[in-house]
Amino acid sequence: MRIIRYLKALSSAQLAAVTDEGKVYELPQQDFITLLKEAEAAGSSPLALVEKLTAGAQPLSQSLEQLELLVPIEAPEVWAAGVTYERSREARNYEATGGRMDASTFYDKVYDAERPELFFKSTAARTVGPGGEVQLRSDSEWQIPEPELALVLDGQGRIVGYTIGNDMSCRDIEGENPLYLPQAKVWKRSCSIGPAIRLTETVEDPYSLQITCRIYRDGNKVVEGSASTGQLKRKLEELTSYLVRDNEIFEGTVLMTGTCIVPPNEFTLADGDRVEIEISGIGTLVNPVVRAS
Ligand code: DO4
Ligand code: MG
Repeated sequence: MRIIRYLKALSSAQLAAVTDEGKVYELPQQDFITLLKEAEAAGSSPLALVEKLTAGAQPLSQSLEQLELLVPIEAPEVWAAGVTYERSREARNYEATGGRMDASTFYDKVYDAERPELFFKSTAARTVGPGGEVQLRSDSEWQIPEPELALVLDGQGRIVGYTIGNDMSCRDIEGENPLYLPQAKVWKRSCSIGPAIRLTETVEDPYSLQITCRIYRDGNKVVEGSASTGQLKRKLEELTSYLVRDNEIFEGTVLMTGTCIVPPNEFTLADGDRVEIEISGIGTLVNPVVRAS
């Protein structure tokens, strides 16, 4: 079962559930956060509540593909984990050493450390949804999308759903100095999530999800890469346990779990590119890329 938001007549956002058969059912709640709160108040899981609400209801006549999807959740905060895959460690070392790769770095240290790297990535206002434009920084010459499995959390930091995240990143800014990380990661429209939230109980094994990233330029596919969440160095609950530690977590917080796909080192995103990130069972997040205006 997946949860989406789409644009309905009169520019209003409509919450809906999508079954595995692709049937779409409108939900009465205003948004996913309200759904979480109502499930919590009723002492049920979000899935049990959705099943109760859709039992005997009529599905929409439109298919999922015919709907204009919106960001599935206006996440109050988006956090991200870093260097959780060997591929990310390798890419970060390349940036930090100017390609020399001859010395051990703090990226090696964090990959093996007990405490994971977690950083603040975005707010609802900086985050776009399916079809939304992600933006390039004007002061970076080396920018990439980071395709990541993203966790949707309730107010206690429990994983209530999975979505797709794009952690847009500037490799040159981070490579110049790790203290520049917030600038390499956070700017206007530097984060995308969607197209749907797959409810946790409907995912049999979150460590066997296939992630694929494709980048198109002038209609041609210029980058394609795939990986599995089975390559994740850490457990998902390990990441959430550090996020909630002595912290206040808001209902609907999103935690991205790190990238396992990095385009070739000579690649940088350009105005007009299109990024597609697909995760099995969740869907495909598509975003056009635009230069900062
Ligand atoms: O250490 C910097 C961030 C790395 C990151 O965002 C990732 O591994 O996905
Ligand atoms: Mg990342």
